Amino acid sequence: MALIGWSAMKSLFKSIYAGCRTVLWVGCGLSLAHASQVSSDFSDGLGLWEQSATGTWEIQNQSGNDVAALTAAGTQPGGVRRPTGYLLMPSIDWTDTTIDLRARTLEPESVVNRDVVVIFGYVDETHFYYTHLSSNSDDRFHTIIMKVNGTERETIDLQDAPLAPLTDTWHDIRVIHASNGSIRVYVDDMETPVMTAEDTMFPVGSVGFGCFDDRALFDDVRISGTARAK
Ligand SMILES: [Ca+2]
Ligand SMILES: [Ca+2]
Repeated sequence: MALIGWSAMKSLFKSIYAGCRTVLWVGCGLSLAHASQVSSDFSDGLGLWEQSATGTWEIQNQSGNDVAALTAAGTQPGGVRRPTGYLLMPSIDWTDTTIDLRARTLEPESVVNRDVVVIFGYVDETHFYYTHLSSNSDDRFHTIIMKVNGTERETIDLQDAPLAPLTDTWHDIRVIHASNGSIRVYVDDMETPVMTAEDTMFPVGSVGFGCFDDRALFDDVRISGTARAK
């Protein structure tokens, strides 16, 4: 396990506290990897979340509650097809991670392939996992867990066309990514996963969320696990 000095760890704490109204607690010792939690309710803006190259994000206040809104979909950058509009927290790598968030699509029901995505195990822009949660399910591109690996991508969920979970309402979404390669994706029902996968290629990485090619609202993002500053 990599180690960093206390000053670097304090710097990480300071930046996170300043950036996104965060609660972060430390296990013990001075090792870089700590049992941690980072929460974003977007009342202080986007904080440490950084925008992908395309897609337009803004903070919207809805009845007194600030949410992160992807108001214009992104465009494919070339190379392997991958999510185009997302927020990433590139300053922290996570291992044995649980990601919780709420999301609501801004697309009408007529957009059958409307989606939200959660990104994890993110190494760089062409090496990561994402789960695509849609109003469609086809076992290929919609309602899947995908591994993006350089010039290729591969559907890795073990389910055969799971029930498409995305409707017009807010959804509670949870992704649990264990360092042994176990991936579980929950939507609303936190007892039974919608999808699971087993893959060990990217056990450590950054976390993000957004849409493959649509628009949506997001709030109450909470990441817990073992954090390591990059
Ligand atoms: Ca909020
Ligand atoms: Ca879509």
